[in-house]
Amino acid sequence: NTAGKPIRCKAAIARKPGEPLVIEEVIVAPPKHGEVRIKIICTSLCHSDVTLWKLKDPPANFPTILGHEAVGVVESVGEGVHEVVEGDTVIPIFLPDCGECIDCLSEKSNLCTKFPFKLSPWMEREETSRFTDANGETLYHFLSISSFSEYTVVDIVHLVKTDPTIPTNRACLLGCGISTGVGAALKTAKVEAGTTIAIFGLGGIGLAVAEGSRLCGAKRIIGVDLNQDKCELGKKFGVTDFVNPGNCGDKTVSQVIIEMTGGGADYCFECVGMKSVVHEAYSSCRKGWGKLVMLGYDHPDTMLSFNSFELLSSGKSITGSIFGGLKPKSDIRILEKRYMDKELRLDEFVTHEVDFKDINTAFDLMTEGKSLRCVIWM
Ligand code: CXF
Ligand code: ZN
Repeated sequence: NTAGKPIRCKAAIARKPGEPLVIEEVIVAPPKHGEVRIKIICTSLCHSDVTLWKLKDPPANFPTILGHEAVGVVESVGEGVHEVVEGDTVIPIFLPDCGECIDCLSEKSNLCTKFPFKLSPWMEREETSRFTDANGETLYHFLSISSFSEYTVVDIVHLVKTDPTIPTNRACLLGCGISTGVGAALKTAKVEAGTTIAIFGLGGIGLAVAEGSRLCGAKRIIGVDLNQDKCELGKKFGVTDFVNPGNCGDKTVSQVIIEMTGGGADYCFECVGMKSVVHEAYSSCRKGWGKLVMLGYDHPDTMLSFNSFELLSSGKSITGSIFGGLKPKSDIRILEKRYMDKELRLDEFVTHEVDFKDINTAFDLMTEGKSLRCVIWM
């Protein structure tokens, strides 16, 4: 029995920005009040892992243990934890859900007030780490999860119990990107049947938006990507039309979309995290009611600017969507059920699977645009 004792295990450490991860022995301290130590079964790579791994300045912190899409099994619980017990299968979620604050109790919000979402390199309740390396050096946490380790410690507000019968290499996808894309269509935009959607960036999130829009009965789903291979790939996810910004001649993407749709799309989703793409997506929205949903994670210093009169007189709206507007503790199980009922597709997103020792391959595949989701087996 390991409860109450430090655990020595292997973790993939990101020592310096952009440098390959190194698998080393780490010591994982026991969980404190409100915390849970879990054994990771498998984890998948999300683009935010790559973005923050490449970043030289805060919010990135090194050395750190990245990873935040995973499935694990509870090894032990800290004081005050009653929601899960040893042996439970769980999905960690980067977005806190305390279940008792005004936001967590509201159907309208997924932004916990008691534990506001922040890009912190520490545990949720105190600025400390549960990880040290073999030399006793402190390692930073990442997005409150750090799943690229055989064991990790996660606050209970970041854990969701999962149906143990769902294959773990599918359930892990629900931890971030795929849920975010599907949720953005279902909950943030509330896409209606018969509408036209434009998705900017057909990576895992963008294609998950397509999947969510398909579930909502969208009639036309326009995919926009510079990578021509995404045209064929998009079709498998219900993308009906494809626009490659490199093939638009002297027209902008928004001009092309406005022509194709006779005025613009009902819903536009930005899934890249680039200022210029945000503006094109905004311009592609139908005047009067078009809605832009922002999902891409840009450099934290980026500012956007919109002409005041243009925005005022457009009738359009712009909204951000974190975790697709989903409430972790209640909405994950709804997606799980829809997967088990063969409505929501997850299998198609898993393009690659690798052993933990080959974790850097997952980074290469993602950087080269070759993978949607690469599952990493511990
Ligand atoms: C993202 C959400 C936006 C901020 C960075 C982290 N979450 C997960 O990928
Ligand atoms: Zn993510």
